[in-house]
Amino acid sequence: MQIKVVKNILDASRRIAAENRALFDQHGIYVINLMSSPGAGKTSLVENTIRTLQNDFGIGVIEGDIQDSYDAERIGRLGVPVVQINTGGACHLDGNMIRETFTNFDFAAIDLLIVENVGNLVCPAEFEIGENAKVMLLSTPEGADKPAKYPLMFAESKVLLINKIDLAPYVDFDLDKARRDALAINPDLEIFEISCKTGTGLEQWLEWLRQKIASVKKR
Ligand SMILES: Nc1nc2c(ncn2[C@@H]2O[C@H](COP(=O)(O)OP(=O)(O)OP(=O)(O)O)[C@@H](O)[C@H]2O)c(=O)[nH]1
Ligand SMILES: [Mg+2]
Ligand SMILES: [Zn+2]
Repeated sequence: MQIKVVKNILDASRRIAAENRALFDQHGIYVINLMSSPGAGKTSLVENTIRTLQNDFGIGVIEGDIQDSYDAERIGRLGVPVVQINTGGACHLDGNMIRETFTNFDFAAIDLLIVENVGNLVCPAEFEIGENAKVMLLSTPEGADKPAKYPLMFAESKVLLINKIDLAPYVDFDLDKARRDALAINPDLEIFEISCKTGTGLEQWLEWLRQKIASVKKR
């Protein structure tokens, strides 16, 4: 009996994610689900991405945090529509939370929706929210052993951004090991080395994103 209940919840969660996805497709919106440990640089990446792309595309942002609205305030200063979800303890976002933000957006004006997940290297990877791609950041101070120790995030993502590359020499980050282990888990992973502080590598990431937005964009 208990097993059946759990299965129903998972089915409902998948169904809602599929409904979200259908709505995004209908509006020609490319959706990324951005995941990382706390403090790896998600909001910094969102800020950089908005600054460069906001003249060319309509961008919306959903910020997921257990508590508070610091990140949404940072994004709001850039003048794009943003909604803060406070999960009230839950350590990941799910499709239902995403759906509840929809009344706040004018989907006709949005080409790219960025969802910043709760900082957590484990369970955000287990949940679909209706995204086109999961994108994850690994920052160099976290260590090059993270792909091997937290494989699901790397398995589920289309893109791995190795952030804080400016700090790599100071924290003895073994770039070759991180790349090798990540690709062993997911050979299709696109890997970009970036710094949200110096701007290194961001052009390649933004070019990848421009192409993806164009591939779904409404005419
Ligand atoms: N040196 C350096 N610092 C960075 C870089 N990217 C982000 N930071 C700093 O790292 C800290 C955390 O960055 P955030 O962008 O807030 O990280 P986050 O992943 O959004 O954090 P949570 O939302 O709390 O999980 C800030 O002090 C940033 O200035 C980088 O490439 N290099
Ligand atoms: Mg953040
Ligand atoms: Zn969780």
